[in-house]
Amino acid sequence: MKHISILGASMDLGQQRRGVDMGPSAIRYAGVVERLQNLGHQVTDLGDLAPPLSASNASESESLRNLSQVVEVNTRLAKEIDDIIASGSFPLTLGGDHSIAIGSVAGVSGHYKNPGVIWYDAHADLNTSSTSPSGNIHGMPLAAALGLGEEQLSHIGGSEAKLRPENIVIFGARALDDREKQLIKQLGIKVYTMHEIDRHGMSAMMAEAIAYLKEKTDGVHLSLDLDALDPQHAPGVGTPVVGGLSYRESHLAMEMLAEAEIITSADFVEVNPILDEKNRTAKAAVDLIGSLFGEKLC
Ligand code: NNH
Ligand code: MN
Ligand code: MN
Ligand code: MN
Repeated sequence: MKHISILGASMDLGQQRRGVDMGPSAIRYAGVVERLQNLGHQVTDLGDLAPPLSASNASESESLRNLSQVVEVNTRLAKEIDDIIASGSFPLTLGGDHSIAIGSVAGVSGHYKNPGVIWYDAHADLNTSSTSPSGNIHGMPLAAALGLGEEQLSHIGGSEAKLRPENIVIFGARALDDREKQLIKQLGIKVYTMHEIDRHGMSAMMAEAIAYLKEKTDGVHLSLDLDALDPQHAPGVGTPVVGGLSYRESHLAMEMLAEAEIITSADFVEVNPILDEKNRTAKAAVDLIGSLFGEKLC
């Protein structure tokens, strides 16, 4: 039994399709609290962080869209996550676009000597303002956690880097920008692209990722972007990419993580109910959360 604190981060300013700020509501509506309680966990729903005021006006920077709002929300989120862990509870953050992982990773990192992360995503989110093709900050959170790019982002929760490159595993990647590929090579970040997963299977690749992180880290944050799943299984995301992980593969991944008992915090992000079909993506998120917290089929 765990004590789990759910926190909604209703942010949609890290990218340009409105509606992903309603992700936390959609995931609650799909029954996340009840699901976890039925597994025997003690759950506190802390509600949503107060959202940012509004999108920037025309003077905003096109290489860092809505920077001030993203910084402001993530600064508050980092503090909340820090407090949740200090109270002995497991922080489960519901997004919101993936820019909120800047705050959640920052809030987690001070609690471990060697924090690690599984970045379950079609993308690597390793851009900075100088490499980003879009200026969308949801494509930058992993770079910020490494201490790269704009300091207003990378210094949230402290000026030190929040993650070491060798403690990062990217899982499900299939849409990497050229500069992200370069950075991955340069820093030696471990990446399981769809190629490796197709070739060797989820079971073998996740087992390898778990063993890798187990040896290096003393706490692992799971940052799960629903666009890691194939759009057939998770249509309600802002940047769908075909050729993704299936619903079953993702379940197996979560079940293996539950069994390995390595995950110490998590976020589930990028659920956009406006783009969804009958809340399927939020339901998939809740199903995966169930598996991550120990649900068994029999
Ligand atoms: N790499 C692109 C960018 O930086 C797309 C990022 N989109 C995401 N990331 N959904 O997970 O703009
Ligand atoms: Mn992402
Ligand atoms: Mn993504
Ligand atoms: Mn710095």
